[in-house]
Amino acid sequence: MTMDPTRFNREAKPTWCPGCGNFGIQNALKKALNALELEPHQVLLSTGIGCSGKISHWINAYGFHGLHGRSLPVAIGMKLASHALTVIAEGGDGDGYSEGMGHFIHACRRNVDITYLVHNNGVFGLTTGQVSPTGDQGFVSSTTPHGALERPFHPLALAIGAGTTYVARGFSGDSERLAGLIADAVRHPGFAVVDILQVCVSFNPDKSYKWYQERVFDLDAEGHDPADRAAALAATEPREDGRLPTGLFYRAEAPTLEAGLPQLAGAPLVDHDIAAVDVAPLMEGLI
Ligand SMILES: Cc1ncc(C[n+]2csc(CCOP(=O)(O)OP(=O)(O)O)c2C)c(N)n1
Repeated sequence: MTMDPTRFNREAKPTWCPGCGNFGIQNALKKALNALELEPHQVLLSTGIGCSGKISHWINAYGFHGLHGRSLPVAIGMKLASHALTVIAEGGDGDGYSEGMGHFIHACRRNVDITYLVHNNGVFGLTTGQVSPTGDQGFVSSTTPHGALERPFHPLALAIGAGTTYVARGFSGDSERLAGLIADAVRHPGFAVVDILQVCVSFNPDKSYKWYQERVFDLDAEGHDPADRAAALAATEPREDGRLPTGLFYRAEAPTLEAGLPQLAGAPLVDHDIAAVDVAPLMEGLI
């Protein structure tokens, strides 16, 4: 059966700035969902607040655009309630690595079978340009007029350290390669993080498409072994020549959280018949 490759399109047009890296990420996500032969009703997006989080408005699938920094706990709840669905959490670096940081670390160690896509542009875009936790030291923004004093952290080093079983990085300017990484991440049975180097033409314009194109390369080209955890952590270290590795950093096998929940062994929770469940004894025990 040939599937219609436009089935994830919506009529509404994105309001992102012309040239925004989110367009490349949106294309990559649609390509990945198409390659996975999923139908819109099988996909659920949980997105955070920010320009990036609006992606759930413009992809034809189930979507929930919730509170700032909370895309992950919502996505985990969705997956546990209806684990037959493909659940993807998505948002910006401000949403996930600033406001949502606590949720991020716990999602890394929990290993629920969801995918997390972070549109990492080093800046809070929607609120018109405040430095984020991945913004460079010295970055001049509306909150750091004399240059950011704090050093950025590397989200992928943190993800590997906290127990994530699939860790990759893509680039918004290479949607073909990014689509491959996203599809691979969705196929991975466990928590999969894809940090995406995203161009923000309006509030981080120095890091243009050209700037990234001169620096990004694929770890594959260096013969990197994603099963080697120490090598994966080493690959997250900043390079003296300023080059930026992309591709698959780390992949490991580990039981998902769902596998340890006997309640999910049969039908998804949403399909359980609860009409005959008597909660009275439980309520009495609590009073
Ligand atoms: C609880 C809360 N705090 C702050 C805000 C204001 N706010 C909206 S979006 C945003 C940051 C968005 O940055 P990022 O996640 O990097 O997304 P981008 O817009 O760059 O895609 C902030 C701080 C909010 N909406 N809610």
